[in-house]
Amino acid sequence: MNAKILTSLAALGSCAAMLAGTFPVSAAYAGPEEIALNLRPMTEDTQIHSADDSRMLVGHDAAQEGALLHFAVYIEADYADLAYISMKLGSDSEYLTFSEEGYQNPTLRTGETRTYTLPDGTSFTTDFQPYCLGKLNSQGDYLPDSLGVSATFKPDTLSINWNYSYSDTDALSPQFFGGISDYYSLVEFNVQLAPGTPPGEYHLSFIPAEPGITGQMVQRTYISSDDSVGKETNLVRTIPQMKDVTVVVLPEYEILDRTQIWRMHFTDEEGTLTQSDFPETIRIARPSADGSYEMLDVPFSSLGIEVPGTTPAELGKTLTGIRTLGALTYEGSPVYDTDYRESMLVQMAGVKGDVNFDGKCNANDASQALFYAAKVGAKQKNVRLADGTPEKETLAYFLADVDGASRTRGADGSAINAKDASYMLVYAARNGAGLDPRWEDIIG
Ligand SMILES: [Ca+2]
Ligand SMILES: [Ca+2]
Repeated sequence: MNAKILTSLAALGSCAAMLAGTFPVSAAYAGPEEIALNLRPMTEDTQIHSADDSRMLVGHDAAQEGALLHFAVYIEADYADLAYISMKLGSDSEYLTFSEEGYQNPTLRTGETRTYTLPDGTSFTTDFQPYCLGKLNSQGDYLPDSLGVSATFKPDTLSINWNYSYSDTDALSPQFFGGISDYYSLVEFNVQLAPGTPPGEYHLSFIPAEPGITGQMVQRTYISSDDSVGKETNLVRTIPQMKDVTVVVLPEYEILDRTQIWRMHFTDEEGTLTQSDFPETIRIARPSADGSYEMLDVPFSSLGIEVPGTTPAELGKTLTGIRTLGALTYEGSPVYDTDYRESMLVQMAGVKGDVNFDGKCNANDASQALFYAAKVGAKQKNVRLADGTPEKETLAYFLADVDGASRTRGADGSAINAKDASYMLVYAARNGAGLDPRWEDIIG
């Protein structure tokens, strides 16, 4: 049978279904709002996927050893009137490679017979692995009902093409197997996580089809369906919604609140930085692959950092006023921050009231603080004082909040507001008049 006859058979079947009132007049998927391909993590012993299905968490030990991660592609759609599904998936990291190991083509027999029960209570026995586009015929036999599924594995891409075919007219139905489109997966496969993969986020994504130079779609991810029920076959190509997945490789130790490992000074402070400037204990977390954290309060002295005797004045002379003292380690393992960067102990110093880091406090700083306060008051999002790193933003906040000196960007309840700006203006005016102002006299 050629493809045209096969699809015409399907059109006849769709027509019968339409007459029975169970099927839309036009069965073509017209746009991505109607149909989605959904890449989801599947549970295995080496890792547990979180309740949030778009992420797979991999624990530290599994990442050290390397793990075979199991994924499935599901369809979210209203009806199984699909003619062709082309999928191309890509990995954004050499640490994640598509693996042919364990791949099971759903149209081939597995050799292992099992019994399954559908949501309506129907039971059947088969040595196929049931999938969303399979069918039961009137004898109750499970049939894959596809001309074929082909998969091409490359380390950084996986191409899968599913072809429509109804091999048995008994099985003809616009319903997905099990009645729900994502009751069964469309296809399942493995991805190899390389041994020693560092903590971080890695992505597996569908690569969408694009119009080529000849007007034909460049074959990546699209679906086609039949838009003229009972008439000539007319396949409509649609780029569906594509729901990707993030693989999160967890560190062994993580610091959840970075502010506690930052030390901030004003450049006119006396003395040198010593270990006593830091809290005696630091809270670090040990994340697990089920999404929970074990909290550990560890002595600062166990974090592997030598605190050198730099004075705030010396530090203040550097361009940014920010100095990295070293990376935190605990029991020989690096401690990571919440962005999966190795966590650093940072010392920072600046001139009080100098929001723009030019070494002096004047009207420019006051207006910058005022703008910031106004934007925050207007509930604007992602308002920033300084362009750059979180460290620099935190230092800018500390310098701008002249009456509160918040070291936590206001999380301690102290805020930047119009009062701070007016203190800055007074300070600048007295300084301009050569009065050698002191902040304690201005703030009172
Ligand atoms: Ca300034
Ligand atoms: Ca303030």
